[in-house]
Order: sequence, then structure tokens, then C-alpha cells
Amino acid sequence: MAMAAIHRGPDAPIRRHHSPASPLIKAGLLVLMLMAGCSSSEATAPPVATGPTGNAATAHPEPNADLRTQSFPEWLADLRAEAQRQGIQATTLDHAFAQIHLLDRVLELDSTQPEFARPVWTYLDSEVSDQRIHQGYERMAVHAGLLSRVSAEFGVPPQILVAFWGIESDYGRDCGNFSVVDALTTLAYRSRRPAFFRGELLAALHILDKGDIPLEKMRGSWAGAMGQTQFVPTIFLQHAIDYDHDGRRDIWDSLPDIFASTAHFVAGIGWRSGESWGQEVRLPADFPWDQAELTITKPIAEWVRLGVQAVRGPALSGDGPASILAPAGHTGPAFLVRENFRVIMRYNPSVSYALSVALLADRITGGAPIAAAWPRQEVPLSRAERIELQQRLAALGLNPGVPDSLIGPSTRSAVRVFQKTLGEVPDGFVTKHVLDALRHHTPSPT
Ligand SMILES: [Ca+2]
Repeated sequence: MAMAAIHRGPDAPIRRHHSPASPLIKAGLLVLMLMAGCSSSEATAPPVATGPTGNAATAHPEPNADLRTQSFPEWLADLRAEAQRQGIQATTLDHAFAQIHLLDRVLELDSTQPEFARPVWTYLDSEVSDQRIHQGYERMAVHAGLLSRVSAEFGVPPQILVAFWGIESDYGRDCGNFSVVDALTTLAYRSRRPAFFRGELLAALHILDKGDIPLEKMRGSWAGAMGQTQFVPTIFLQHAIDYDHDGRRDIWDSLPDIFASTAHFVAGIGWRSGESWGQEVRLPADFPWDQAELTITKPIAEWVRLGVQAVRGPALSGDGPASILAPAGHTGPAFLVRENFRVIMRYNPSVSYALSVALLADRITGGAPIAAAWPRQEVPLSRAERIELQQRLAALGLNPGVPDSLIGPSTRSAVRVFQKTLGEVPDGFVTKHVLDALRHHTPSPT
């Protein structure tokens, strides 16, 4: 979803949908959101919430506001007073809160941490399925005129817009069916991130107040991501556009509004017109694996000098910084990713998510599948196993960072040092084999 997401970490386990993160979110919280279905035909389907991932809360603890000790009626009165000070009409608030429900299911989804991180190949299998590629290809053709106008105006290619649409809501079929006001009220009153969700709730009330969408139709993911490209309310207020000029910004049902709003947002978070996101590459046997991190960028010519080659097509060229991404280690595919890949990650800060949008965009314009095979035999480590791995790396003095189960640059760096001591390729990829070797070389963590 296009949300301001609260981010769990560099390689946080992802569920189905995420949200975009915006630099505009003052709190600096990137929200991972989910998509929720917008189509009324899906109205009874259970939302596949992938809302904000639980970690963000851990990463950005909020002060324990006094408000939490308030009863709900007291809290709501306080919220209403704040909304009115912001200029929201009393009639809007009366209507919005006349039938308010606190939703236990939303709190459950907010506190759930998946036991297993989904391997990138499993994620891509479902998000970039043959069916989704085929449907994306069809939609590119059906909406070619509109997409071309929006693309020309905002500088974001049609296939990127269609890819966000496909990944965020399966082209509008799965936009979430929670009442956004109920969900955000629940999260603002009772979740671990009250300030963040209070801001989103107030933004949702502003949207109702402006008349963009009636309360009954303001539905979305459990975390408040709305419409076919899953904007959270603050992103909506900043980026949604009434492109069909009917007086309402409608990202639930109006494709002109959906495409233009998405393009406006993606341009706003830095899309570089005319540049690709990157491409699959082949790395040399002696590749310096400590350089394969998104935190490390080099001119493309420098990567070429290090032996990086295009898998297909013309030789690598182009200006600008690029990074090497090998999300499944040295036996899996590798990608040279450019600035626009980072832009996709601002929509939702997950490598798997960004790859899914990038690869879907390529495939629906006739691009070939990834050439290299994923190491599908690798079994993902459980949360407990990832923490154990981090504790054992720490016991060896390798500084893997806080043992929080999130595998980021620090943990991968520690794994690389350990792999070198084993005489293995130091790709930093966390596997059962690495954990077993650590168990052999370290005492059990206490
Ligand atoms: Ca409109």
C-alpha cells in the first residue's frame, strides 16, 4: 500500500501487502500496508491484511501517552475536540462516530509477527504469477490511452503504475474490507503506536469532511490503507488527485483518479523519468560479496570493472549510482538496482516487494523471466532460529546487531566473516547450514 509505513527492518518478514513509505511522513515512519480489496464483489472476503508490520512499533516506540488510561468515551471526546480544532465539521464527526466499533481483529493483526519470513522466491511466485502477468498485460492494452496520458504528465511509465496496481490490490480485486474509521480508531486508541494512527485517523476524517468518499465506502486494510493502490489517509491527503474532474478524489472506483494519484505519489517520492529500476546481472566468481548491499552504491562503470555483466541484452551502461542485490546469496539471482528501485521501496520498504513491482512491470511489457534459479531447497529459519543465529554470531564477537530476528546489513556482515572462516563464499545469506555450523562452533546461548 502506499502508506507511510512503519518499517520493521531491512529484511523484515513480509506478508502480502505493504505500504509505501513517504519521506513526507514527518514522523519518519514508513508504514507497510496491505492492500485491501476495493471491489464490491469481494466485499465478503476476509482481508488479507498485511498492514503495518509489527516491528515498526519496536523500532519506533511511542511514549506511553496518558490518553491510554482514558476510557474510550473520554478518549473519543478528546479526539473529536482535536478534530474540530483542525476544522473538521461536527456533522462529519457525528456521522463518522455514530456507529463506531472497536475491532479486536485489527489489534490481533497489528500484533502478529509471522514465525517464518517468506523466502523471496515464494513471495515472487505468488505476487508475480503467470495470471497476474497476463492480466497486467491485458490491462495495459485496455487502458492504454489513459495510462499514456498519466504517464506523460507525471513521468512514471504505464507498466510501473499497472504493477503497483497489480501488487497492491490484484488490480482492484483485493483492497481490504475494514471500515477505515473503525480500524484506525481501534489502532489510535489501543495499539502500540497511538500517535501514528491518531494522525492517520484525523487524516481519514479530513477526507470524509471534504466529501471525497462517503463513510460507508471508506474501506481498506486493517491498517487503514485504502483503495486500489492502498494509500493511507495521510498519503491520500498529500497525493490523491481528482483526474476525472468529478469533484472527488476517488481511489476506490475511478481508474483515472487511481492511476494519476499513484503516479503523482511515485513521482513525489523521487521516480526518475526515463530510467529503469535496474536489471538482472551475473556476478564473477571473485565478486567482493561485502559490496552486495543496498547501502553500497557505485557508478555502473565501477560495477562493470568488478566483473558484473548483464544476463541478457546489451552490456551494462548508464550513469548514476547503483547497488548489487543478491537476495538469496551467491547461488541465486543477482540484480543491479538503480535509484528507481529505491523509489519502489519508499512505497513499501521491502526488497521482496520492490522486486515484485519491478519484475511484474518488466514481464507485462514482454520482459523475460529471471534467468538464474532461486535456491528453493533452502528452508527458511524460524524467528527463534534467526535470534539464535544472531546470538551465536555475537558470541563469536562478530557484532551482528541486536538479536531481534531481523536479518539486516549488520547480521549479513557478521555472517560473511563467519563464512570466510569456513572457507565458504561470503555472501551473507542466512541458511540452515550457517546456523548448523555456528552451533558446531559456539556454545549454546544462555
Ligand atoms: Ca474524481
